[in-house]
Amino acid sequence: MRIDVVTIFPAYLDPLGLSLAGKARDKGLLDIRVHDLRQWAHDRHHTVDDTPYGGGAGMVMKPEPWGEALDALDVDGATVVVTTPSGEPFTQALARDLATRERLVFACGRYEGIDQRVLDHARGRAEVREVSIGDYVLNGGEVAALAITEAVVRLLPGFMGNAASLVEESHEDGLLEYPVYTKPASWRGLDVPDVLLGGNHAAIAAWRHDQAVRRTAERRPDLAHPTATVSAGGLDALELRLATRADAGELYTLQRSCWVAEAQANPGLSIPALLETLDDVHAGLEEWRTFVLRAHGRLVGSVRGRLEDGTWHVGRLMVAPDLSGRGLGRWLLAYAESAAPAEATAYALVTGAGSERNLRMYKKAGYRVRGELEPGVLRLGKPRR
Ligand code: JD8
Repeated sequence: MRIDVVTIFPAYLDPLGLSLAGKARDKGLLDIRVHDLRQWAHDRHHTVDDTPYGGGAGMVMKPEPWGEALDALDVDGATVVVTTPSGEPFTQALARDLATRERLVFACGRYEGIDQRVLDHARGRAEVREVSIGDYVLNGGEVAALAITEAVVRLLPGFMGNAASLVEESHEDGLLEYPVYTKPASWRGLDVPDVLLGGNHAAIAAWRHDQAVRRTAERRPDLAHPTATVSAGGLDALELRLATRADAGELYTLQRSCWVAEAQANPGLSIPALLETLDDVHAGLEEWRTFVLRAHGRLVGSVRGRLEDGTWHVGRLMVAPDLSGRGLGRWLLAYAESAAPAEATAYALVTGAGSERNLRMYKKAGYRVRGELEPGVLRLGKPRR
């Protein structure tokens, strides 16, 4: 792989000469070249910035030096990585993707950024990826180029002594690292967990996995509950994922709004969804596998399921009232059924006897009335095909 880095602070990239990239370079496995942008600014002061059109604070990087840099580096067909706080998030998946490229050209900006026309121009010649390493503001793109280069280079074949270790890493399998220990077994009164000293590899692997899952759930619920982007009810880019405690308030509010129609359809019926407290919703998240559906961040639907005696009970199926009638409920019901564990042999749910609309949807989905849970509340069920 060849990596070019264009910057007004070349020394910032000196660390690339150290450690991994340095060794790879020495082995000729990696060709890293750092270029000072000012060589393509031909006035006496090698000026690379100017005031922003439209006014505002700070300076903007001029297009001409960048244009000459792209020409000189012949970026046609390469992948130009522009590090910027407004870029796509840098992830292990993106690192794996960039590691497949022959050439990466990092454009490291400074000041308020690079004139947008440089990126628009580059897109006509090369793949351009605007990438951010995190939701905080740095003063320039060099640190990000360093981080991305390290994350990519270590994935290149033959770089890491022990490729197997790559597989086990954080973010590789969506889990954070488990805690690690080395000698001495006891230090300042703190002991290494016994399981690691016992030599039982299966137990060690189980303990490590459990630790990784716990850490991920505690520290990165967004990783523990990955989001799927789905289309349903004529709506695109919907985000579906397992609910976390952080969703409880919105769930409580949505269910309060969604069960008003059920109350109107079943006068006098005591409806748990309308009587539950926020604490009850939190408790429900512990007892049920609950999914939340969001449209551009807004909670628009939810459903949950749990296994009881081989039957997958579906509950709290809700769609924001302003979005009803689009088939989102049917979609969520089907999704909840698909989430049933292998040992589930049947599905069950309950609804108000007066909820004709719900009953029509459930019967269309194959459910049949199995009896009354209590006066005015019907039990429905169907076998799992
Ligand atoms: C490139 C100029 C500074 C940014 C005005 C401060 C990446 N995750 C990240 N945070 N910050 C950057 C980054 C910041 C940069 C440049 C990357 C070029 N700046 C600007 C906008 C606000 N100053 C980054 N990757």
